Parts: sequence; C-alpha cells; structure tokens
Amino acid sequence: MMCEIKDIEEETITKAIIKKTTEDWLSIVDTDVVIVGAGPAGLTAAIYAAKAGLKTVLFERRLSFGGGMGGGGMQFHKIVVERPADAILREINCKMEWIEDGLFIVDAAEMIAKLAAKAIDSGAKIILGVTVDDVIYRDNPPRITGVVIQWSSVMMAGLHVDPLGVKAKAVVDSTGHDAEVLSVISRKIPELNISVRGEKSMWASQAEKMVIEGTREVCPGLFVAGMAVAAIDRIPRMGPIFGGMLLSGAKVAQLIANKIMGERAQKIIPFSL
Ligand code: 48F
Repeated sequence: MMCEIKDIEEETITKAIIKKTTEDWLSIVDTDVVIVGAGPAGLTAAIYAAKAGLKTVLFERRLSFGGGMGGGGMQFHKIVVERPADAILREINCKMEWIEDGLFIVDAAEMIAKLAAKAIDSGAKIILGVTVDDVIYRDNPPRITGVVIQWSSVMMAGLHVDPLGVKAKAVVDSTGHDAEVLSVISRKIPELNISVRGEKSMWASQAEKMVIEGTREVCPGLFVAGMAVAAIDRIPRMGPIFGGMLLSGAKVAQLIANKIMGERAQKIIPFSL
C-alpha cells in the first residue's frame, strides 16, 4: 500500500522553525542556570540542575555533545567509571560491565547519548553551535550575572558581529581542559584574582578526588566543574576515567540548588560528596 506523503510549502517549514526558535530564545535569555560545555561534567550538571526544578540552559560550542567522551581512550570506544559514579549511570539507564570491585567499563557512545537524553528529559535545554565568549559582570559586590554568547560559526569565520547577553543566577564553567570562561575572567576581571594555571601530568586516582573536592563556586555567580577545576587548581590529568567528571557535575548542581533554592533545595544527587 502506498503511503500518502504530505505536501509541504517551504515557507511553512521556515516559519515553524523561526517561530519556535524565537519562543525558546525568549525564555532562554533570563534563566536560573547557564552551563557552558556539554561534556560529561556539563551534561551531568544539566541533569541534576533541571531535576532540582531550576530553569537550565546548556550552551555547547560544537554541533554535537559529549566533549571528551567521544574519543574514548585513545579512540578505543570504551571509558572507565568508578564508584560511586555508577549510581549516576544506573539513573540514566546506561549499561556497564564490571571490571573489578567498584570499577566499571562503559560504551562511550552510549554514555554520551544517555547523559544527553536524560538532561533533555529532565527539562534542560541544550543549544548546540553557540560559544560563550565572555561573562556579564557587576561590581559592588562583585558578581557574575550571566554570559555573552555568539554563534560558533560566526567566530570560526572571524566575522565582526556583536554578541548577545544571557542573564543567569548561576553560570557553570564546564568547558574542560582550557577552562574558557575562567580564562576570560582572569584576563578581563583581575580584581577577582582567578588564574588558570593549567593541569599537571597524569595521576588518575588523585586527580579524580581533587576534581570533586575542588568543584565549587569560584566567585559569586560562577561555578566550576569537571576538568576546568583541574585547570585552575593545578590538578593532575586522569585520562579516560570519567567518574570524577560525572560526580563533579552532580556536585555543582547540588551546590547551585542549595544556593538558589535555600531551604527549599532537596538532596538531588544519589550519594554524599
Ligand atoms: O572537554 P570536556 O569533555 O570537559 P569535561 O566535562 O570532561 C573532561 C573529559 O572529557 C576528559 C578528561 C576526564 O577524563 O580528561 O577530557 O570537564 O567537554 C567540554 C565541552 O565544552 C565545550 C567543548 O566543545 C566540549 O564539548 N566548550 C569549550 N569551550 C566552550 C564550549 C565555550 N567557550 N562555549 C561553549 N562550549
């Protein structure tokens, strides 16, 4: 039996896209949480911030999510996760195989897909192809009140186009090894005394613990998670073990929920950190 394919006018497609995108953007420009970077830390932060009931937007420079997860370990498509981050993998329904007590191996593509799907299903909005290239700053008292955004394609083309600003109660730098948001602040707002000193050579076990410990509010309104923590605290790198990234993302969401929601904040993460 022939299926009847609907006739479509091109301008109908265009109008629908522009109308619905505009509706989304009008809601995005004033939000509770902006997360910068859709790697493991940023996606996990988005899951738990949205679950806490916070209006959450995640900007990712590339047209895909996953950050460093997609490369697995030297492009072998598996990554390792340690206890207690397996609790997060269970929450997102990601399969894992046991290696030894407290250590699991996961398919990189599955982990990317399931983290992203869970973030979206929890209510976070992920916008691809947008680069955060600055913050919005107010003094007296000093605080970060949002981010400055630009289409990644405009930046790649080197065009001179003025960016737009998005207001947020909390901004998370989860941009990975380069700590891009913190780098901008270190250059443009010296009074905040933030410096990006870079990570140290590999020491997986120590690095995992230190990244989770260092996950924090760096200055009012600006939080740091994932490898961006290693970049400001001179923590060793850890290679393709990802429990620390997931736990850091979960911890930052809990810190933000506590700060924004005060006594109304519930315990949203499935472990104590
Ligand atoms: O690099 P990335 O995966 O950071 P992460 O979440 O995890 C680090 C691990 O992947 C791995 C590791 C641990 O085992 O060492 O490297 O800390 O994800 C960062 C994401 O941020 C995007 C970038 O494209 C990537 O997807 N990003 C970076 N700068 C910007 C940005 C920016 N200025 N604006 C928007 N997105």
